[in-house]
Amino acid sequence: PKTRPRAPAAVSTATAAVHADFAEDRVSALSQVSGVLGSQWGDEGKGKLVDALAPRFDIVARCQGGANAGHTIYNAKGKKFALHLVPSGILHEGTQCVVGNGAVIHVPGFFGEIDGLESNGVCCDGRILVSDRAHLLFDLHQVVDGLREAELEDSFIGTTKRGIGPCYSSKVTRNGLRVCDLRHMDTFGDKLDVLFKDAASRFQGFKYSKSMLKEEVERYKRFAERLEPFIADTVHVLNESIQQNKKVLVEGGQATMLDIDFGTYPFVTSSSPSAGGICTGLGIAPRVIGDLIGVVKAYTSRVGSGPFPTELFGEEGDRLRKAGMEFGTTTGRPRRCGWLDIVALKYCCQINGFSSLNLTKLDVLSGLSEIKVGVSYNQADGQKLQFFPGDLDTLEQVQVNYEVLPGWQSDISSIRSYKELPQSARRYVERIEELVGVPVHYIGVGPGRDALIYK
Ligand code: 2SA
Ligand code: GDP
Ligand code: MG
Repeated sequence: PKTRPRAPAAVSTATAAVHADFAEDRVSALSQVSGVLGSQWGDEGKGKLVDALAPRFDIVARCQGGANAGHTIYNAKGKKFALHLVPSGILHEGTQCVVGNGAVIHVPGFFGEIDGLESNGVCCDGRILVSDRAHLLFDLHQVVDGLREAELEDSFIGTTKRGIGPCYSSKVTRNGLRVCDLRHMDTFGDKLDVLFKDAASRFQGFKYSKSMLKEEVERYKRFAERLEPFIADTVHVLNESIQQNKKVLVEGGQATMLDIDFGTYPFVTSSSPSAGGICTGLGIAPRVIGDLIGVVKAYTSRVGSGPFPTELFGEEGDRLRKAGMEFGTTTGRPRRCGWLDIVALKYCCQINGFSSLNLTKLDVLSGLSEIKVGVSYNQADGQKLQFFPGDLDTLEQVQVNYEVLPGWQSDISSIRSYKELPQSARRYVERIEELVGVPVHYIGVGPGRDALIYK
């Protein structure tokens, strides 16, 4: 790899005007209910696209996950915001934000996020609705997350330790508490006691006493009052809004390769970040969902354990991590980096039926003499694999076959029109389109809100 690029490309005013018109058309053409979903192992830059598209939507809704997500966005002045549970439409005053029934809510964390936004001049008042059906994630779930990871020793998942798995476990075990339970504080303590006892009977290291329960109930009494104005029947709100022709943008957290069903199980999150999660996590019908945009980094990153066939180690991996500033938005953990994996991407396109892709962080590849793309897998016996395998033993042993494409040397971060990209960069984009059979409509060339090329 060569050193970082030089000479930013000049952008003419006339080109910028044409670009603005085209961008407007591109975004206006999106269906009434559209979605932005991760198509690798997360951190593809979903938040940035949602923030860029949000002004053209009435509602931005999160359907799964919780504060494990970290979505980094920048306002018009270049101020950075790291969002976790609050949808990435929040910086646009006219956009209503919804946290759907499929998400898990750590109430103190949610208020912490809101306080952070408010203190940075973002008004959240009356702008965020939280589903009454969403499950409550308690501190005890976070403690259990840590204990579970410790118990796994070397085979730990590498979770964010935000309590996500334990909270979804409570939900599926059917002893979880939901947001609507905050309206029944008379029975809240008894229900919470079941969760505490469950954790204490499972983990020796879990400290529990009646006074802890009492304190937690008192704390939640105060939270219940503060949360009340946010609570809504979001299934009703969303369906009514759709009836009234309002536009809804769904923001996925994590990504399909971390999906509880389709991801590299057990090294996955505990929700459904793929298309199916939109229906179950918001209560809207499949037939109302139109465009789904798959967000894909121009290379691959993964945080946490689990197989990663195109992973780069040593200097090459370090170069991508450094140039792409690949560190967890929630935990600050260094992300593992590698080449783009077309086999995994095609699998994600198949599962989600993406109508288009947003290729992000193309600027990070500038300065490389050549760029590799993983195009197929061979099994240990040398046979070509026809599909992305479900069995991790198979996946861990695959040999990746790469195609090598020429790189480009100039800085592309100030380019805003597709045709001004260096020829090799366009070739890279078009080869990806050919390989996966889905058009790339958006190209990210920097973290800022405007660093987006509409193709
Ligand atoms: P969890 O906490 O139970 O959901 O962890 C299970 C796996 O899911 C991965 N995971 C993520 N991967 C990428 N980004 C995520 N969000 C943060 C970010 C991560 C961070 O935006 O950077 O800050 O570390 C995210 N959330 C969950 C996780 O790494 C496990 O592999
Ligand atoms: P998300 O979880 O998918 O929303 O992604 P994260 O915010 O966790 O991680 C993506 C990181 O890449 C953030 O720091 C973004 O600011 C940054 N980013 C997004 N798009 C681009 C891009 O096109 N180029 C560069 N250089 N950075 C980007
Ligand atoms: Mg992220």
